This record gives sequence, structure tokens and C-alpha cells, in this order.
Amino acid sequence: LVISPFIANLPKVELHVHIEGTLTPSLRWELALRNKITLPYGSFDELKASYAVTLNHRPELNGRQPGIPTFLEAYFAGCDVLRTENDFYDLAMAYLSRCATMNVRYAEPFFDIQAHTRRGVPATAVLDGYLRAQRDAAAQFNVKSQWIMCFLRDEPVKDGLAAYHEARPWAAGAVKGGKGLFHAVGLASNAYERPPMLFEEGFNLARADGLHITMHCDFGQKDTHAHMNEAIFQVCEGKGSERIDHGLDAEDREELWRGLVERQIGLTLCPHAYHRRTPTEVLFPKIRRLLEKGVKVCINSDDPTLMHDVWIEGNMQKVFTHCGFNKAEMVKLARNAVDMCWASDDEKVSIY
Ligand code: ES4
Ligand code: ZN
Repeated sequence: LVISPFIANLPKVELHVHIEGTLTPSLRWELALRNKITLPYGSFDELKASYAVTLNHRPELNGRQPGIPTFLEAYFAGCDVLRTENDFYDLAMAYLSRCATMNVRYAEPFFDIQAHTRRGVPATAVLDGYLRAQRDAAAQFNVKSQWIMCFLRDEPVKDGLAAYHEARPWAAGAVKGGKGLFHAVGLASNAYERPPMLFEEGFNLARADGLHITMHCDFGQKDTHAHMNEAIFQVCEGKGSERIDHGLDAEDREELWRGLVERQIGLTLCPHAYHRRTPTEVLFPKIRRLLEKGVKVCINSDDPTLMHDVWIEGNMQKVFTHCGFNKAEMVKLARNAVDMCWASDDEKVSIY
């Protein structure tokens, strides 16, 4: 995948990246040594090779191939080396410094605090590590970030609510004395039989605190249309969500894409994530049709180190190549991310 200078140089905003999905094999190896953790791989090369195997598993087989972890199993297994505040800081600084090299000027990364607290890691280590990186990256690389705390939707709702209460002093919005790390909540992990409205109370709490709301409705999953229907028309007292992560399935349901257009709900697409399991000639015309219908979308990376090391620029390159967009259309896509982001107007001027 060759990135053209035009794509490399485009000023970018990234709105769909899981910070734990940016953990490189080399940082994972380094943190395992630092924390005296034995990984189930005899060498760094073996660890690296394990990523290729995971990448090849096919989600449409319901993730089950003997001896090969599902995508989410690999994602959460990677988290095990993250133990101390410094580990979370290093992970976030690695991503944000890479942003600078990709001309990503601003990002809204997701974090899964429950993936760490359920392993016994203190919430403060996670939150203080990311907070310090947020500040240092802004100062050192001029890469600004506002973060999104995700509920793990396949864990009990009450655990997500408890995580929110614990994280709340690190929130922005209208939270008094909040430290300003995260300004939104999201919904991630396995969506199987876990519709968004299950988390209505969590979304309402966040909204009452002045935070933004988004949720995953991944492409081609069981019940995605029904989940999108809830996200658009129901979540938070009929106000609908403000963005939807993925949401590509709206293209083939008129009530859904019209609902998005009428409410100006944008979609954060991650083309390479779908391309791993969708033929080129199916996927890219579908993305094109969504734009033609007037749905606002932006292009993002999801979990780059677990997805062939394809970062936001690789995702933009794929759309440039396979959707047949011209440069003006690519600039429009990059601008959409600025429109869809939750920075203030003043901040938008400084990042773009
Ligand atoms: C994720 Cl690909 C995917 N799906 C759902 N939740 C996630 N968290 C990180 N990557
Ligand atoms: Zn995602």
C-alpha cells in the first residue's frame, strides 16, 4: 500500500482509533520486559508473526478458527502488558507522535478503561497516563487530542456505570473540576446481542455532564440495522446520537440514511477494517453511494497495528484509489472530520 504525497500531506483529523489498537509489537515486547511479563512467544519475531495470523481470521466465520484468536481476543490479550501509568503514557505518546508524522493535527482516541480495571489495574494509572500524554503531545508535537471513554458493551451495564463514575473526575464538559481528558463516551467491544439502548443510563449520565455521545454499529454484524435504528432514533430521549462509529450498513436502508442526513449524524468509517472481509468491488462503491446520498462521513483507522499496520493515511489512500475520488473530494472527506469533531470553533481554527 503506497501512500501518495497528496494523501500524506493532507492535514488530518482522526475520530475513530482505539488507543489499545495502536500498541505495536515492539512496544508490547518492551513493556513485557519492563513489567517482567512472560508472553506466550519465544522471540520478538514470533510475536510479530502472531499479528499476521490474527489478521487473517475471518469475522464472517463468527471469529472461530481452531487455535486462532478472534480479533477482540487478540486486542484484549495485547492489553495485558499495560500495567503502570508510564505504560499508558508511552502507548499514547507513541500514537500521538506518529500522528505528527502523518500530519494528523487532532485526534479523538477511544480508550477502554474496563479492559484494564477488570485486570486489577488502577483506573488512576490509565487516566493519569493518558492525561499526561494528552498534555505533553500538545506541547511537544502540537497534536491536540480529546478522548472518548468507551463502555465495554459485552460487560454488565452496571460495570460500565461504575467505570464512568470512577473516570468522571478526568472528564471535560460540564464536570466541575474535571481534568479535561475525555469529552465523550462511546460503546465498543462485542455487539452480539448488546444493542445500544442497554446503555441508555450511561449515555444519559454523560449527556447530563455535558459530554458527547457516540457508539459502534459495525458493518455487517448481526442486528446492525436494528442497532443503528436505536442509535439514530432512540438513544438519549429521542435526541439520537451525535456520531455513529462505522454505520456503513445505513446505505441499504432508506429510513436509516435519511435519519442520518436529517439529523446531521456523521459516520466514522474505517475502510480497511471492512476491506479485510469485503471484496473491493462491493465495499468501495457502497462507500461512494453513501456519500452520494448526502451522509457525512470521515475516514479513520480503527485498530491499525492489529489491521496490517494500515493507519489513517492508508485508509485514505484506499478510498482515493478504489472509490475513484478526485483530490477535491478527498479534501472534502478530510474537512468532514473537522466538521464532525468535537473541538471548539477556536480549537478548529488552530488545528486546521
Ligand atoms: C474494536 Cl474492531 C472492534 N470492534 C468492536 N470494538 C472494538 N474495540 C477495538 N476494536
Ligand atoms: Zn472501532
